[in-house]
Amino acid sequence: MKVLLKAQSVVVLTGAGVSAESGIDTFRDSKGSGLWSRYNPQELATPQAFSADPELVWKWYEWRRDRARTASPNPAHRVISSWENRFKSFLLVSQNVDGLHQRAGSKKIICLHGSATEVRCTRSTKVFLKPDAFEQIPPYCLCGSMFRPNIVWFGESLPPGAMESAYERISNCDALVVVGTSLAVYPAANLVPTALQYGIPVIEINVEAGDFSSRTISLLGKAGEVLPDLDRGLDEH
Ligand code: BV8
Repeated sequence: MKVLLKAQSVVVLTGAGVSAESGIDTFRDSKGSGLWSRYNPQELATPQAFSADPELVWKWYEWRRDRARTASPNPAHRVISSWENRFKSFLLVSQNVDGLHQRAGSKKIICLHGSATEVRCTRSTKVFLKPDAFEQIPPYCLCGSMFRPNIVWFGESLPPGAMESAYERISNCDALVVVGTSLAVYPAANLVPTALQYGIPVIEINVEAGDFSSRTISLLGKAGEVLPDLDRGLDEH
């Protein structure tokens, strides 16, 4: 708490756990019902899977897009969005593609892995905002080429400049708050040891301890409960 009370500049890094209380399966703990939750994301979220079977990959994404579309932001998303006005300088860096941070009002956001509400023409690489369900799967661009999700798949580079901006902001912040991520995916996970190397306090909010928890201020609990508690504490001081 003290760290945040004094902080002028705060960066928040989120993963799938911040959306768990909105009913969105995380990657590791997906106990979801139905066909699609039995698929391993690492097998489907790859360019190889897409070129081998674009229809299967698109059906999986359309299922995930539908889950995200019908879900609502939870208190964790809302607190993070409100922190844009609480701190002098604030940045959200998210690994999530579900769009719930944006629907909760977050604007100062870097989406490291793209967005499930956007698609990209596989010929022109032009990006289109397509939040609604497609009638036809796989969907096609007007130019006749297939769309792909505008999402960073395993083995693909992150959006140009995304990590550089995140590193730059983290190296100058007063606190990094890490919410609902296993830190299993790189290069996003590198942001935490980078902050620790700079001697920046890292507050970790997760339902379980992780690899860096011995070096972070670890707050065990659900993001949708811990963040509102933390925010109320900041109000009371
Ligand atoms: C790349 C979009 C190279 C897809 C995603 C070392 C360095 C660099 C790369 C690598 C490396 N080692 C390996 C790699 C390759 C790979 C990688 O990291 N593999 C892992 C599996 C080892 N990385 C890549 O491929 C990246 N690209 O490196 O390119 C390159 C360089 C030059 C030229 C060409 C290529 C691209 C990675 C991006 C992949 N795309 N997402 C989609 O979503 O469909 S990653 C995807 O998985 C998510 O976006 C997310 O980032 C990740 C899962 O992580 P989490 O979000 O943390 O989710 P998880 O389920 O794991 O954990 C949930 C956590 O929440 C848990 O800790 C749980 O306890 C907690 N929790 C649960 N409930 C709650 C909660 N916490 C709080 N409250 C709750 N209620």
